[in-house]
Amino acid sequence: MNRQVQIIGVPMDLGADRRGVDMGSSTIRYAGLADELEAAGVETTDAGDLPVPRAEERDPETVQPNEGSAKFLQETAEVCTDLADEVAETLDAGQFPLVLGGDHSIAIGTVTGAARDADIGVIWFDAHGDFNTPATSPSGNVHGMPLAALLGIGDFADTEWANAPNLSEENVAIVGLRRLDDAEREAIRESDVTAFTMSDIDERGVVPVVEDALDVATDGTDGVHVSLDMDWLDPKEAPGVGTPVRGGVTYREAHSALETVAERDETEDILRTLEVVEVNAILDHHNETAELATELAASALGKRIL
Ligand code: EXY
Ligand code: MN
Ligand code: MN
Ligand code: MN
Repeated sequence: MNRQVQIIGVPMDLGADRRGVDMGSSTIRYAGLADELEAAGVETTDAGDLPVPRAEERDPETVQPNEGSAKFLQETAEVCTDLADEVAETLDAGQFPLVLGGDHSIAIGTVTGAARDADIGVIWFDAHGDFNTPATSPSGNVHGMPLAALLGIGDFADTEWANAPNLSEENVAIVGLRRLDDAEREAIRESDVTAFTMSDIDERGVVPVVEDALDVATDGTDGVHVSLDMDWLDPKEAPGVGTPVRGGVTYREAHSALETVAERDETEDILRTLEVVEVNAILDHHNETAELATELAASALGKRIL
């Protein structure tokens, strides 16, 4: 596939408690993303990093009354609105947005931009559900809320910057779940989102599960957004993440999953946007999580051994 990829960095850490995830986009580039993609036959350009305010510039306790327990919600809205514009402009220019986080709150911007002029489906590779709202969040961290935000759940129903147009719960699949807060579990059960846990992957294998997730995300849509949270992998494979959970997918399962996406894309041209988030440079070992993020992006975009 002749795809022109535009890399967009978002050095965002306002949605997470752990500093270090703001360096994720730099470390993924440093790990050789552009060379890895060129070697896979994918042309790239780099839009650089979007501006993100520093956490130190504002006291996290000074939230607005209507922000519930979400920290930095106003700043997150501003960054995500910029990112949505950048993603939409990239698509309009005929390029493919590859967004590098940053924490997972940035998905609100990527997906609202991707959904501006198209009906989309979403595959969310993550240990977590990211289905909290300001009212249910135990931490106040927006990186635990982006999927609920995009679906307009709870307090997010009236937020134009977050509630994605042209995205239905029926077209969202979470893959690799293994850690949920009680309220998130309830909200996911009540929703029409399809959730595949690690037990599903254990029982059925990762490829059939990802095939099912692709069926969900492509059903009646114009394209698919893939959101890859690096804590989806087992912490042994991806130690550089802020919220590790044991029992994640292996190195080979992760590659198989993204190769399955690429195979479907090769025949049906389904992939619209891709993002890789939650790489934490301070917690990483010799940049290995960033290197893995680079490899997995290449697998998703069609890298072949033979
Ligand atoms: N569910 C927890 C919370 O809302 O605080 C933890 C969320 C971690 C989210 C990570 C990035 O996927
Ligand atoms: Mn996440
Ligand atoms: Mn996660
Ligand atoms: Mn909506």
